[in-house]
Amino acid sequence: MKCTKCGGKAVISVLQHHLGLCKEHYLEWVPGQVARAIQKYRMFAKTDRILAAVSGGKDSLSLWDILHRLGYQVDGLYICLGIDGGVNYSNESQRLSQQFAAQHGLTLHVVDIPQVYGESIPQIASRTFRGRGAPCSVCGLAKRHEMNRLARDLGYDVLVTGHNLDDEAAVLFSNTLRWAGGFLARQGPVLEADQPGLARKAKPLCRMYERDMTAYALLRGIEYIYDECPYALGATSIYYKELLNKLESDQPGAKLNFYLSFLQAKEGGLFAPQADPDRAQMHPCPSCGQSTTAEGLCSFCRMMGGES
Ligand code: Q46
Ligand code: ZN
Ligand code: ZN
Repeated sequence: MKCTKCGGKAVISVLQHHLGLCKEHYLEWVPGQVARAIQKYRMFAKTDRILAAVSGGKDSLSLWDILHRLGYQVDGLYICLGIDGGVNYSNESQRLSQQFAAQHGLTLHVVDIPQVYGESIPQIASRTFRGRGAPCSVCGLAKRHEMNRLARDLGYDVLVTGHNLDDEAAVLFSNTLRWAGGFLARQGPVLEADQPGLARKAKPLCRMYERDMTAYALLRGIEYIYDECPYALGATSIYYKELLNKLESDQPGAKLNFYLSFLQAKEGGLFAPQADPDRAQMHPCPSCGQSTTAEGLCSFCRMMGGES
């Protein structure tokens, strides 16, 4: 196969766009696609200060790399969860994030949950009702809280995460199976900071297939953590991703269509913000100031106060 741009030897075929690309043009094409998404969804401008949440994985490190290459002012945020697993997952992912920052002369903020709060995520999970089973709901809550806290306290204009199309399509599939109106109303490439204490959030990779991001990281020589978090095994989102991959292999482009048609339907008025009654009742948490729908303290502050 030949590169569609230069006629040289293609190293990758981008099925959903009917493209074959050589290494050089592939490494130009990916940032080009991301730049188009940033513009289309008005995510941020060159004058904005951006905080990228990085986990040491291929998506978040590639996102940081791409935004830096596109000329944005972007610092990183690594949240140490204190998760062990076979390779000491947290240590290794932190090491790779720090290595990436050092190699590119970029600033990385590190929040160490066990140091700041005295407990790791698995420890918090084991003493709370919320964490029974896998600690993922405790982990998700803590990560969201800390990302908002850091973005707000350090004065960033927008927080970006490395969620790719496969992640977004799996969440959309899950929300659609339950017709979860509030979640569908909030899902999208940008979440505005429309409540006190909450940072503006954007997902610049939301239209990029996971396999395309893996290829980008490998071709760019980005060293990332291959192992999944040990708690990811058996997660429902992985099952949904497998179902969508099956659909994609029969109908290339189906995943992208699913997500983009949803965004179009939303723009056309389906899943209007009124579909999210929870949001109307939000108020600032008296302890941390972040907006919450819970009565009194937010779920994170309640969890850290020992209530279940
Ligand atoms: S890091 Fe945390 Fe994930 Fe591990 S404990 Fe679950 S949520 S699986 S993205
Ligand atoms: Zn080429
Ligand atoms: Zn709080």
